[in-house]
Amino acid sequence: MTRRDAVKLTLAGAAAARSAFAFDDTYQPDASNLKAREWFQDAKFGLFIHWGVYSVLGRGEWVMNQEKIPIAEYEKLAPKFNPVKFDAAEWVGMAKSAGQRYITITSKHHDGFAMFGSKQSKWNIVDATPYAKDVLKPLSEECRKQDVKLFFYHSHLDWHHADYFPRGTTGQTSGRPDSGDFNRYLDYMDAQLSELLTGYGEVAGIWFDGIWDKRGADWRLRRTYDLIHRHQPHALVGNNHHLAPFEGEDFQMFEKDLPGENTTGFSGDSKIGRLPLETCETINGAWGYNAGDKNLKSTKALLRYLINAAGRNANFLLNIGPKPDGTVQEDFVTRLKEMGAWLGKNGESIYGTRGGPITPRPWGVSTQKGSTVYAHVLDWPDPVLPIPRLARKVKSAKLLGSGEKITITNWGDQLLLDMPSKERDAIDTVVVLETV
Ligand code: FHN
Repeated sequence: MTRRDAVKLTLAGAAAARSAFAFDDTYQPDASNLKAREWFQDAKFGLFIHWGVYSVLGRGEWVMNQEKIPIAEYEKLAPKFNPVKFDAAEWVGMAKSAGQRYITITSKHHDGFAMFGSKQSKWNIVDATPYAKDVLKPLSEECRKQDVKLFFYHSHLDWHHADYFPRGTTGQTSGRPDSGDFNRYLDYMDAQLSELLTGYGEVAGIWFDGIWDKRGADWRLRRTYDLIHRHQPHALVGNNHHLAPFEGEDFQMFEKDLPGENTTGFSGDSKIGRLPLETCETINGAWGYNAGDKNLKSTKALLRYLINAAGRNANFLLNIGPKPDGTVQEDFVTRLKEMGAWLGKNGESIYGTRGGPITPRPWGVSTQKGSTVYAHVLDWPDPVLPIPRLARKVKSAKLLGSGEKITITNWGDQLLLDMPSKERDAIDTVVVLETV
């Protein structure tokens, strides 16, 4: 079964399980949390990092399940994981120069391996690898130094822990006993989260994934969310359950789809709610390091994803899967640098904006900040572009960058924008509309 099939298969089950979560309406985010939500929406662009012992094999983060590797065999990867070239300052610097304002890194993925010095189990980077050092510590320190916020991705699903029982649709071939205490597993997970929320300074949020694995289970979500908010009230909780948000969550996420789209089949039940939005995507097809996947998206395609997300009021979390030695493949680094260069020139139309008054169109999207509206023209087949007349009067229009004035003509309930063809940009022609 492929990862995608596993997720799809369980979506219906997860929806059915919704009632089992026993949600009430008592979650009151405090002022720091509401402020963090604003910061998050202003930040717009983050770096997703999928890193773990699976990178040793270089066949993605699902390799244990896909290749039916039993725990005893899989554990042999840990002694081979020695990321001596890992440099936290370099990683954070790379994110910064890409224009990314936060990092979301796997503290634990589905293989259960903790990338930090957890005291809850020896299955962690300090106790099980020759590297013997916590990578999240220096990363958190560097993030603070370089003013980048840090989120932890934490998998609910666990293919390694004996108490993850009854098992879900995945992790059937890991060779665990056919018994276990699921509540004890959840206690273990909460204890690991407490370690992350007390030992790494300010944590911007927790990014959950994996409850789609077990239909109808009581995941004690609200209890876990409350624990997080007790430790760090501002921390933003998001859960990649592919459903509408639950009580206690602070942002809503989408995977490989813009909000409102469902090309993956994951997002059919993800009705867009009122929380801040985020969508994540890979540079090639893999989350964890996949040496054989050379199917790279272009910088232009990735920038357009960012622009399309911003126009739909959503952040973009762009993934890299570092190598087992701690370096990041050159193809990825180049793209990140190029994105940063574009944002250096056009960032005012992205950062601090919200989805604009012109809903997504075949030609592009809009963003807005105060009385300024940015029309992001991605495909402009005609010298004249009709846009809907805005609720506020447009007093001027110019190109972002060159500042060249754009002539606007009123035409019925539309405004016609006229622009010389030589000024069009291959990635995004940004027209700045000042309104009164
Ligand atoms: O199974 C995971 C996958 O490995 C990866 O972490 C992505 C990131 O959004 N989420 C899951 C599937 O929905």
